[in-house]
Amino acid sequence: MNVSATPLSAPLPEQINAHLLHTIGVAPGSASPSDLMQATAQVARAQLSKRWVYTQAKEKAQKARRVVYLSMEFLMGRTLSNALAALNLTEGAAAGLTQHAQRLEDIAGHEPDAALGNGGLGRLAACFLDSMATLGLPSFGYGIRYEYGMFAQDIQDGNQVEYPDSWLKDGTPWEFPRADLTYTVRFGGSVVHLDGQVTWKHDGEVAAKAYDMVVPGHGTEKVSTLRLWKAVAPDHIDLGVFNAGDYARAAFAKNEYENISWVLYPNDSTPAGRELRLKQEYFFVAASMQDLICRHLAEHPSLDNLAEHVAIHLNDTHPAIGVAELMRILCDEHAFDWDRAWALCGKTFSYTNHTLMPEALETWPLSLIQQVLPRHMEIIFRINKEFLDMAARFRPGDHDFLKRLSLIDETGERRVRMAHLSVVGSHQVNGVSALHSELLVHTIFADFAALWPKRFTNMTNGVTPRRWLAQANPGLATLLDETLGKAWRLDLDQLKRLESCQGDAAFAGKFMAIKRANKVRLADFIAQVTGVQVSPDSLFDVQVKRIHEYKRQLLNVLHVVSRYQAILANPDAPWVPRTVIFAGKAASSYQVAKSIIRLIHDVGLTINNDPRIGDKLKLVFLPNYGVSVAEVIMPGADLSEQISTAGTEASGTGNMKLALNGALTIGTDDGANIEIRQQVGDDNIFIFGLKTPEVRQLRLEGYHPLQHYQDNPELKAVLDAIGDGQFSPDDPERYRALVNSLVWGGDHYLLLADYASYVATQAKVDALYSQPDLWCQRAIRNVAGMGVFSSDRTIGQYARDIWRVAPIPD
Ligand code: 26Q
Repeated sequence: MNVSATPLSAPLPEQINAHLLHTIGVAPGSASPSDLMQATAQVARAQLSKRWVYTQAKEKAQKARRVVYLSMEFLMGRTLSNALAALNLTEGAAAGLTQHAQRLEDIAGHEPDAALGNGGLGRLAACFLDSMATLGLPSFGYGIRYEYGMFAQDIQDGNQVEYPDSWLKDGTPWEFPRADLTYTVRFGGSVVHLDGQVTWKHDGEVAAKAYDMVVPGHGTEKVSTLRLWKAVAPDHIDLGVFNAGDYARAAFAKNEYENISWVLYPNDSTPAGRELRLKQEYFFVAASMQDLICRHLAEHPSLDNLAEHVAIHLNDTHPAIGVAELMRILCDEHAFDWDRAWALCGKTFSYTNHTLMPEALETWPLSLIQQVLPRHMEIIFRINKEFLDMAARFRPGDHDFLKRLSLIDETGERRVRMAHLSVVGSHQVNGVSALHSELLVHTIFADFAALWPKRFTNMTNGVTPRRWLAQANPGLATLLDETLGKAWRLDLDQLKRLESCQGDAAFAGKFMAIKRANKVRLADFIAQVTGVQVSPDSLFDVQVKRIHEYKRQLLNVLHVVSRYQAILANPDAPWVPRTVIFAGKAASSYQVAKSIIRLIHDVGLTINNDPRIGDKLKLVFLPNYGVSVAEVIMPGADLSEQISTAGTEASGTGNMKLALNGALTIGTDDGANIEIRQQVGDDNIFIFGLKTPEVRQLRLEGYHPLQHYQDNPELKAVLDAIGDGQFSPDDPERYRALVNSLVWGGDHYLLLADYASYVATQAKVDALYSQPDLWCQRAIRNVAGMGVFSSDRTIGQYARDIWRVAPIPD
């Protein structure tokens, strides 16, 4: 028997065994868990392949209008369980693996995460692909096939240590290399203008090779494609040197090219203004544009109707150079005149902004763009000139207005503002929550909104219920199936019907038992990776996200220390036992964030080993936060910490995943927390702290953190304990600077201003948790309100209002 003789309809156990024998090359009887993972993946892969061919044929036959989603990041996580579920193969695969005395979930655990992203933005892209496939939208995601994804985080003596993420070291069963799809991407050199003809005399080039990942839809045969580009030295590279026998130099030159897709930049907000990053951005954009144009010209005679057949979306400004690239292709290669090309461009692109923080906005030195992409620099100048001429007619004589709008920042070293290029080049620009979108048009894009009020809109983020509920929380999923039927997977608004279950004691009992089981699983995981024993009967208080000052993990720590001191001062009070759980990575060069990680460990060591405290308080940090770790944490959380300074977190999506799994939120009036509050009701969420206008007002008036330190003895005791080295006796000065930056250094994110309100609200959390029935009702109410946070809703809105794409009929 060989694989091809094993039909896709053969029983799963038989298919798995056939792949063990013929694809993996082991005797079924002696297969390791990793072999079994590979073989099971191969079974799914064969089906995915079939679906991909079917979907492409359909889309081609119908000349469908398509979405192209350009993103530097796709945080996909593991694929096996999701693929099996989408293909309806879960039960069969589980049965197949039973024959090898293995459980599917253990086998699935042998797959490494595809961590081709930093955090929220990258995971959003992955949820969006899931929804695009599920809604049957003709869609392509384009990105980079990084050899190394987000670094793996280890903790040594409380410090973050980074290791390379070699996710491809054993190969991946999920990619389809497309050897025939290779494009050349050029860099550098100069531009020659002769008789109206423009020639880019480049001085370097690299080949982009396509690798596809097939993204299955749920409840449909349709799939979406994630096409990732790998940089490869062009065939003719340095042959001269090679022929002269200098093999080492030829190899070096080869590396120079191939390093473009080598590694993901691990910064999630402060842009790393490196030449290699700019090359990465242009590399994947240029390859993707060539590919989409090639596909367009295979179906249509010219590019005249490109805008009718493709909607190109920019996931943040990272692919913004695409605007200039499309202009270059149209004008220089397809003889479009400028105005016609510009009109087409504007109809084709749309752009999502993910941050308001000025330091996180991407800009590039003119000199660097000039050097790496000389033709694009000219095009950007021309775009800017035409744009500013128009703006000057709109507000004659207002030079400040023009300066603020310009694509070029002229203060200091001249830089290109990629957000401005994105806004000018797109027909729609959206924020990612109602508040964020509102702030966009009143802050960083206010001048653009004056020009083009209708260009700006909101698309509140969402998450896929398949991964974040059905897969991550099988216990709750089963209860929902029994209570609501199975339709919630594709229609999350069904969760609303849970409202009528709130008073149902039998339902509540099952709901609580499921949460308890998930907490036991999480407690086991905590013990396994940290060695700390925590009680599943304690309140699991969870803050999991990238470590950032604006997200205020430090405020959470201040609360933990204040609680520690209060327990010591009053050991016999009826304390509600709590386990505070942190996880998240710090950008490798972000010293303050690393110091916060260390502080969490130091405080944890002290508290967890203080015999006077016991189960009343525990503090743990789970290393290497990523998609798979999140899948264990989300279902086991009671309390979700979403405590960013109001006006700083664009949306958040962890907030949605946690509430969907029955956690209550303690949070500020920020990002999507506001919309979560609207969905669950004020009584079912703990909102505290200054609101966005109050933050602005306070900063305007002059904020004096020292005042809070002096006026609040409890806060003073907390800051003194940390600053004086109570948690770092081996190095008492370790946290002096961190504490001083709050008390004396301006406390930019207003931790001290929100401290009292935060601690008071935490007391309300305790009070509610000590009434388990009430808590449970509110947790159920949270799940019931999460329907709108399905990424299916989000993608439905993008498709209708921005992309104007529709599913093709089966
Ligand atoms: C830019 C230039 C150079 C190097 C790196 C970067 C870079 C990389 C990643 C800049 C930003 C990011 C990621 C940003 C991000 O994840 N933002 C989050 O997006 C989520 C999805 O919309 C929101 O929910 C979060 O609020 C937002 O912080």
